[in-house]
Amino acid sequence: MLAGCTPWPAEAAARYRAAGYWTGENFDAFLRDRTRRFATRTAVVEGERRWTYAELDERVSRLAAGLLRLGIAPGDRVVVQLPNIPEVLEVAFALFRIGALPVYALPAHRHGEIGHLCAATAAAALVIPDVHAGFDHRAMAARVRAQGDGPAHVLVAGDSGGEEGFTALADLRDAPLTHPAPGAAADPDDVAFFQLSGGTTGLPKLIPRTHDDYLYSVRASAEICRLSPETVYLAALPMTHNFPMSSPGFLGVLHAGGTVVLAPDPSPDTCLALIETERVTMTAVVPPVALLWLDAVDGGSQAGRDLTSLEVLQVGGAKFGEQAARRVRPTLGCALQQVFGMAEGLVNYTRLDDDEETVVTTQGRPISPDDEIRVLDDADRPVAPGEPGHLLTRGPYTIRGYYNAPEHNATAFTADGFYRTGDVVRLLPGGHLVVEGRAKDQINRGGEKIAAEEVENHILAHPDVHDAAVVAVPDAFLGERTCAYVIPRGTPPGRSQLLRFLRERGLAAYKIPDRVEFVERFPATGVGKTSRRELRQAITAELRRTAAP
Ligand code: J2J
Repeated sequence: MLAGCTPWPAEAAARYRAAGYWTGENFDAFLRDRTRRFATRTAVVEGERRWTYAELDERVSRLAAGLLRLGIAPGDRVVVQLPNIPEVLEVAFALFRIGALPVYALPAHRHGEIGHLCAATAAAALVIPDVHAGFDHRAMAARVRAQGDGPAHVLVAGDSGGEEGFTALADLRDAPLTHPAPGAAADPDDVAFFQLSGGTTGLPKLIPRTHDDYLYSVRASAEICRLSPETVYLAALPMTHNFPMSSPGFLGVLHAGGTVVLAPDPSPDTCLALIETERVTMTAVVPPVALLWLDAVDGGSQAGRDLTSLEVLQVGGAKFGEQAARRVRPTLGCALQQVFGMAEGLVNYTRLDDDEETVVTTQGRPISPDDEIRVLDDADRPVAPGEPGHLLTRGPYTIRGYYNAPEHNATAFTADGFYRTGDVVRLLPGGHLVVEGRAKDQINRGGEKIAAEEVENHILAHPDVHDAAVVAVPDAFLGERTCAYVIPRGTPPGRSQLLRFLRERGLAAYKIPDRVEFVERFPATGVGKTSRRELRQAITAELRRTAAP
C-alpha cells in the first residue's frame, strides 16, 4: 500500500475477496477488457466528437506513451483539473496505463486549492484546460508554480501557450504504447487515484481509493442501476466529482458498455436539449439543478422537449426535498433515484423497484450487504431503532484513513475502522436511511461542500480581521448558503474588499461567503468555551431562533 495510506486489515481484505467484491482487476485491465467487448460501440460523445471504445483505448495508449516519454513515471501523482471533455477519460486511463495516480480536482478550484493539491501529493504534473468558462487555467498554473507548489509539468488540453514546462496534450500523443504496459501490473489492492474530501478541516483532505475497492462500487452500482450497453448517460455534473464518476457515473457506463454524453454545464437549456437529441436514458444531478429542470419543463423554457428516452433521474449530493421529489415522475416522466454518497466510500441508492413513497422520502440503502452501518448518539452508543443519530460506516469500499493525515484520522475513524461521516440519519426497518442533518462543520451549498474552518482561515489572514466564524444559513434554492461572521480589528474592511481578498487567495467561487456580517462579539456559547466549533453552533442556533416565524 502507498505510504501515507491506511490499508484494510488483512482479515477484512480476505473476506472482501472471498465474497467476490475485490476481483483483482485494475483500471487498465478494466479498459482493455471493455474495449475488447465493446470495441465498435460509442464510449463518449461531446458535441461533434464521438469516440468508440477502440478509439478511446488507442488514444489512451498513445497518450500513455507520450507521458512516459515526458518523464511521468509509475507511481507519480498527477493533478487532473478538467471540465467535461473526453480528455478526462483519455488522461485518467493513460495515467492508469502507466501506473501513475490521478488526483481529481474540480474545474472551480483556483490557485489556492490547486497549489495545495500539487504540494500535498508532490505532483509530477498538473493537467488543465487552456481557458474554460472565461477563466485562464494556464495563468493559474503559472501562479501555482510561482508560489512554489510545483509541478514540473503542466499539460494542457488545448493551446499550451508555449510557456516553459507547458505541454499540449496534442503534442504528447506518440506511437501507441506496446503491450503490456507497466500500468498493467498496477497492484489492484493498491491506491489507484485520489478524490478530494468535502472536508471539515483547514485544508482539503485527500481520499486514496484502490482499484479493488472502487471498481467494486462501480460494478455493484451499475448492477443496482441496471446499466446495459443500451444505456446513454448524461454527465451533467463535473466528471471528476465522485458522484458522476462512480455512482454509477461514467465508469459504471463504461463497465456496462454504454455511452457517456458530456454536458458542458448542468443548465436545463443545455441538458434537456442533449437528453432529447442524444436519447439519454439516465443522468445525475444535485437538488438545485433538479429544481431548475423541473421548473423549465413545468411551463418554462423547455416545456416542449421530448424527454421520453429518459428512464432515471438520479438526485444526490445534498438532501432532496420531498415536495420536489414528488414532482419528478409527473413532470419529467422518468423514475427518481435518490443517491446519498460520499467520496470516502459508502453510497446509498433508492432501488428502481422501491415503492414511490420510499423513493421520495428516503435517501436509499447501501450498495453492499457488507456495508456496516451504525447510528450512534453523542457518546457513541447506539440510538433506539429509527431515532436520529450519527452515521458511522465501514465496508468493502469505504476508506480506513485519509492520505497523510494520522492526527485527523484518529478522530475521523474509530479504533475499529468505522468512518464518522458527520451525517445525522435515521435508519428505517427496511435498511433505508433518511438524512436528517449534519454534525460536521461543513456547509452543503447545493451539493458543493465547504469546510467552515478552511474559509475561516483565509478570512483570518486579513490584517483587519480579529476573528471569523463561517456558518450555513438556510436557502430555499441551494438548501444552504454561507454567512461569515467577522469581528474586525478596529475599522472593518469593506465587504467587497474582504471578498476580493478571498478570491485573490485562490479560493473556488463557491467557497466565497454569500453574506458577511461584521459583529462586535460572537454569541456566548453557554459553557463559556471559545472554540470556533462552539461558536458556529451558537450562531447557527441564533439564526434558527431569529428565522423562526
Ligand atoms: C443528503 N446529504 C447528502 C443526500 C450526499 C454519490 C452521491 C453524492 C456524493 C457526494 C457522492 C446526500 N442527501 N442524498 O460522492 O458517490 C452529503 C453528506 C455526505 C456528503 C458527501 C456519490 N448525498 N450528501 O455528495 O464527498 O453530508 O459526495 O457525507 O461530495 O454529502 O459529499 P461528497
